[in-house]
Amino acid sequence: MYTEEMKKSMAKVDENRENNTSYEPPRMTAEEKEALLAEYHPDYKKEEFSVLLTGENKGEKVPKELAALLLGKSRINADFDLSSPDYDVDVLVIGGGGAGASAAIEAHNTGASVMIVTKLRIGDANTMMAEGGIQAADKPNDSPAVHFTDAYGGGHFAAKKELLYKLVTEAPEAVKWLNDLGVEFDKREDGTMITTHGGGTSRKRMHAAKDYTGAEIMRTLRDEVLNRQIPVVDFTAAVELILDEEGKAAGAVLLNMETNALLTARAKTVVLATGGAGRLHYQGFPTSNHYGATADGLVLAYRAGAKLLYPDTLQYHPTGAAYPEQIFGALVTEKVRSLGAKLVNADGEVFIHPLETRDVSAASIIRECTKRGKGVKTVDGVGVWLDTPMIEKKNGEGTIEKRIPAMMRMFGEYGIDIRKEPILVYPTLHYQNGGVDINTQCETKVKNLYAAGEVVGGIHGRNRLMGNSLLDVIVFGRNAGRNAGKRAKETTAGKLTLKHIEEFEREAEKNGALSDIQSPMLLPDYAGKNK
Ligand code: MEZ
Repeated sequence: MYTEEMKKSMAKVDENRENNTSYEPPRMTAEEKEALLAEYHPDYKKEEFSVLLTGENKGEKVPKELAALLLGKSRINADFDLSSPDYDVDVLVIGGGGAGASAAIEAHNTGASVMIVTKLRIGDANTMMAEGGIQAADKPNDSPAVHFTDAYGGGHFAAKKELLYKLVTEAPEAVKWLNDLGVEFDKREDGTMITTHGGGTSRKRMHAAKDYTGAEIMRTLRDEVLNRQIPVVDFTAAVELILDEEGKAAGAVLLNMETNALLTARAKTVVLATGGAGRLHYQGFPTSNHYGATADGLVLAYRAGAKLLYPDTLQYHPTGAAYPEQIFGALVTEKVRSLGAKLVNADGEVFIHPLETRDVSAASIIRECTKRGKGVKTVDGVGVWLDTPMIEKKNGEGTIEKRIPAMMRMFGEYGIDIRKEPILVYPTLHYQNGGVDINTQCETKVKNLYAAGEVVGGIHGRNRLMGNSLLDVIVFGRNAGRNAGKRAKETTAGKLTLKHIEEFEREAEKNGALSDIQSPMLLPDYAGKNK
């Protein structure tokens, strides 16, 4: 199945493996990193962004694909009848991933009536797809302060400090909470957690459940939601937020994805936990994301008057599968590099330290495949080698099967034994660094609207470290749910209205900015039905 060119290149990787395994490439200096990013990272391609002409981020740039959705037309008319709600709850959680489930559990603990709505099924979310681990500084040689320093530097010193502080200081308790709920973390015989490095970490603080950590966390959270009998309305998307006459969030208009019926949910508080945007395939990149990652929450929140922070920064995971084409773009966990695999070019040369931060690693792969011409041509693309057999050379036979069985299986399905052969990788769209701006209480600019998880921006600055996303869905999901539950006791929803949609569209039209597509997108349009 490999072409002759691929085979020749693979032979060079095999030939150099002995030396490459022991070779430690130097870390890049800050200046080298900045220059590399400016030339090769997709976030720096000016022509791929548009300036928003309406809304709270007026004058700021966002990816073109996102701008079209933010300034798109609503799926409903502003005169939609809200007079007899189909659901009436204290806390409405929109989204059934890790943040939504954590929020629902904590809101439930406050005694509030809670309901989750999700456009697919509970657990169909990016949380499920996270593989390599969750960070928490809970070992004696580590501390939240060191965790903060790693993440702040890795995010280009742009994180909102108070959010990052909350993330790292509440991390040990978040991992303990998951462990107590039943997450099967990898442990030693004495019960202590096995932890590894990730890109940009100066201590081993990645806690994992092999290489399906997100799936294991989501399994546990979903069980907890179901055991508590928190109502979950599946296959039902939020298509607009509802405000009351004072501008407070007071529910959502929902679309039953199976019958197309529109429904109304009234709530005293709303938690937005709708996840990311990988399925927008910014700049034509493949994605590691779940099918539902279409930026819906950003659209809903923006139209309701929320502000976005850093919506122009995306994360391209350095190692998406580049071959075979059936798994093009699928995540090859960073844990593969944590365990010792290095990135190697077509000539068998290691070209970057394996644990540089993701933005830097991704840019270095793009440089290798473009300017340096040292990429490996696949059938319809290009990639570089990730030399997985190095893992067993370094850690002993059996390590791959034990620590990264999902990777072994994913490639094994296509006849590739990653214990013996390197694999081809190329950056894949993985994470939305930016999103809705929140404070430490998870409040957005819209009163009674809380947000948590990937829909939020600013926690990680302009680049996120591995394992800090599974962490943020738990830390901020729990806080959002707890605070929304408490607030629901002190607030009442006035008369429901959708006036904000009409006003937003009028303003966008006046500015010549209204795009002619309907949003939120809800599902990617691979069949081109909406074109
Ligand atoms: O935090 C992530 O994005 C993650 C754990 C991904 C991975 O490489 O496994």
